[in-house]
Amino acid sequence: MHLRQETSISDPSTSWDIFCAVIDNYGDIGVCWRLARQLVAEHGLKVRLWSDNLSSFKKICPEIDLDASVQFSRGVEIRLWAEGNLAVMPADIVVEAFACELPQAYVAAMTNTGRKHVWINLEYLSSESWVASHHGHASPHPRLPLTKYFFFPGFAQNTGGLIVEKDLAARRAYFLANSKEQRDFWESLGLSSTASKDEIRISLFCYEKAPALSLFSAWSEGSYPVLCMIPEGVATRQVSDFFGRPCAGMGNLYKKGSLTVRVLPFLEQDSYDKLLWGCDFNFVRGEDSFVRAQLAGRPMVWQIYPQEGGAHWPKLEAFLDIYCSGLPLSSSSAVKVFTEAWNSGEAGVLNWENLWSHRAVLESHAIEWANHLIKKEDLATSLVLFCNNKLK
Ligand code: TRH
Repeated sequence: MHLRQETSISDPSTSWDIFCAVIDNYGDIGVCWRLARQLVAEHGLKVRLWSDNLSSFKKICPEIDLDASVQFSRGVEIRLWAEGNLAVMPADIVVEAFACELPQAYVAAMTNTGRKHVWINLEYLSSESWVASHHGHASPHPRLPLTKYFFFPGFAQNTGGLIVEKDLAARRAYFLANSKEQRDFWESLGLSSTASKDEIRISLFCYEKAPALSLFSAWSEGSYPVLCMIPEGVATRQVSDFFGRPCAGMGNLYKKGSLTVRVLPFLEQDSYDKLLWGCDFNFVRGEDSFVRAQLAGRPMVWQIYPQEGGAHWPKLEAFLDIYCSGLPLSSSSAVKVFTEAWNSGEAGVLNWENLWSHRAVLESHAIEWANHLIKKEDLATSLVLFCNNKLK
């Protein structure tokens, strides 16, 4: 197991505000919540997380109280970002996640504290090569004496890195080495603790247009049992169409041929990690589950968040190039062809059996890739170092 060096780079008296506007789905709050927790747990910082949508937040953190405008969880002060709640002293470090635009009054207040503030725009993750040259760029405010810095997560050395908790590798190794932990986890989902002979377990988290029907066909006709676990509300149309009855929500079980589909509740973030660790293969999407699946060290396929005019394709290709560079040509081509078909919706090209014939290679590659990512400086650490330098 790789143990990462402890750092003592933080001044615990430094305060942080993280602003998160939920556009849709769970990735925005998923990333912000993970970062906020890590800043508290590993850097001992005082963090307020502002969310404009507590319902989305509650999906990944069930203890959220929908009626509380101020609450604490895991040492993070969680505030409802709403008109009337913003009369506060701005923090030393202010993170606006994904260009969510800080409230005007809050920005004005930053100029009146008599203190220095560091204003960060935390961008979306991309593997594209231009990211390194934009990371850390300053954008002076057109009127006020404030500067905003662009902080880019990324895979390359001179980017902001990825969110990776220091104890992640140890927690994953403990889970995988401990059959009781695994048994308890599967049983908590109402599933048998051990896979049946030859069974493969797959988690499926995808967007509406994913050609899941063709996967279901391949799995149901396959020569080995497949248990596919899908979070409630995901791929409901495809499940209903394939099994010929409505997808009625969590707990439901569907069977056809070799395929069993189980609808799971949305899991709390740490339990979702366990699902990714415990499955033989993971389908993930967006930004945060995409990173967690890589860190899980399991073979995976990514569905990128689709953007207007196909702007997501270069991002997808840039990732495939770095992820596949260590694979033999035939395995690399299998991953690329499958991922492209999964993202374009071209069911005819989606060849599960071809992809799965590379299982052994994909499994060892996934472990190497996870270990490679875990060794790098993580996003929270590089963000703290960056902000400390600007605060000086
Ligand atoms: O929900 P997403 O599609 O979020 C997307 C992306 O972030 C995208 O880049 C952004 O533009 C868009 O939102 C607005 O997928 P993502 O990023 O994987 O986020 C899902 C979060 O939910 C992540 O933190 C993992 C978490 N999760 C759980 O905690 N439990 C679960 O059971 C599942 C399925 C997910």
